[in-house]
Amino acid sequence: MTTRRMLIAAALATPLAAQAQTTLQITQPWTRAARAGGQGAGYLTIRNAGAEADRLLSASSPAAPRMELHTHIREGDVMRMRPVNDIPVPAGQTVQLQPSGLHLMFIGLSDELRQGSTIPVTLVFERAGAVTVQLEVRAAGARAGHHGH
Ligand SMILES: [Cu+2]
Repeated sequence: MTTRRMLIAAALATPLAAQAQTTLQITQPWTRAARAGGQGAGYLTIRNAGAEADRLLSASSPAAPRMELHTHIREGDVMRMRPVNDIPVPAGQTVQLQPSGLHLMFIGLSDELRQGSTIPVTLVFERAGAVTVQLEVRAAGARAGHHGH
């Protein structure tokens, strides 16, 4: 009886867990080489293949004591960074975090970001929960591009 109940509980729980993992596809996570103590920006693409809207609420990483979600806004001729509370990821849509746009911000790097290494970042979504990705550290001057696929 007990075993049978556990099997039923597992059968009920599995579809929900699988859905949370598969509705968001996060690709091309990258950042730039930077010195310890400085700031860094992280970029990635989030595709929401599900039927429910989601939101990126926060990011954290062992690479920095604090991370923020930022966007760029134009003030006259100058583009300035500004923190945002969250980044909406509507159902069926793709949101790009990229240079001159939305990005993750490392505030005060604990260590050097060395080109060729990878940096773990944990993203927390309203629906999907925590998702950890590995940011590829590219050259200091790297811009958005079709690096890999
Ligand atoms: Cu920023």
